[in-house]
Amino acid sequence: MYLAPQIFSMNKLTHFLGIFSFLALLTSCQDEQRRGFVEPPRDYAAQRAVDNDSLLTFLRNRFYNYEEYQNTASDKLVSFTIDTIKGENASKTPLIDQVNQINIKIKDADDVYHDHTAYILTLREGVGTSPTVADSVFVTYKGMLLNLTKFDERTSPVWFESLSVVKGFGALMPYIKKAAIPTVNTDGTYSFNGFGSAAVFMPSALGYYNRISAGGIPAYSPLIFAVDLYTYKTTDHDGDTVSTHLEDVDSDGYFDDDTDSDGVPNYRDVDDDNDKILTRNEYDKNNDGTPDDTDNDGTPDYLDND
Ligand SMILES: [Ca+2]
Ligand SMILES: [Ca+2]
Ligand SMILES: [Ca+2]
Ligand SMILES: [Ca+2]
Repeated sequence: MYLAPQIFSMNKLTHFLGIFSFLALLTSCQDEQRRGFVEPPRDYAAQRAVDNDSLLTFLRNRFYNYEEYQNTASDKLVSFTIDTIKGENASKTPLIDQVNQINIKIKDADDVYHDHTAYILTLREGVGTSPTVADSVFVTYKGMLLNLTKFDERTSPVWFESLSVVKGFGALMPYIKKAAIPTVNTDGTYSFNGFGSAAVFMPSALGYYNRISAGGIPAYSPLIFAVDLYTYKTTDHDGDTVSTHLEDVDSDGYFDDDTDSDGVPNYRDVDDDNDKILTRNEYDKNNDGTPDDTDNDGTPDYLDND
């Protein structure tokens, strides 16, 4: 892949390294109480069918500016746009032929899981590794509704904690590769080359579902995000040396696992099994890179209180 010498630049190392932006529009839960609700929430299975029909109809009848992506140097940001297949655009390739389907578990109020389908579109491959759903990501993005109303956009990179944004946004992250290691320019700014870009078309259950977003997004809106990924940081929210993405013990995509049932989820709990030995002191004592299991019972020491 051609790696152009410059993308765009940012001032200051501190900007690059760690000022997190938490845009109110994207936050998924902490503002719930301040926002409007539509009561009662619709049945997940019924809404899933409605949303998936809307998404499939959309993907069959729309195309994106793939020619612009093909014809633009890989260091230049392209604004993701979508249009209808008709008239002079009648021969464009429909999105449905370019997306990949992924299934994400959604847990309802009764802790019953429902698989919801999202559609992923790779816009640019990217050259680096991919973050997990739990990492902090440095991105530019555009958010749209299926009527193509743009409800949010950032063209200068911002940091997001994937766990604090809507589920479908985080779910996209493992499908995007980050840029090459940034280069420092003579003026002290940074350039990212070879960044990956991808879009997700998600049902409302992976977005705001019955909540009415502060950004004016109606309840039960399927969402579209196109995201460009520059870099990311693996998170360890409780500093216990276990990366947050590994603290989803049952791998269900929810970080509410609470091994010792003390009300503090593992990813926020410095002693996951409440045996009074800090996780950081029993996770990997022999430093072989895997969790220790002294009594060989299949449960690693840090989750095993005997
Ligand atoms: Ca941790
Ligand atoms: Ca879990
Ligand atoms: Ca706990
Ligand atoms: Ca412990």
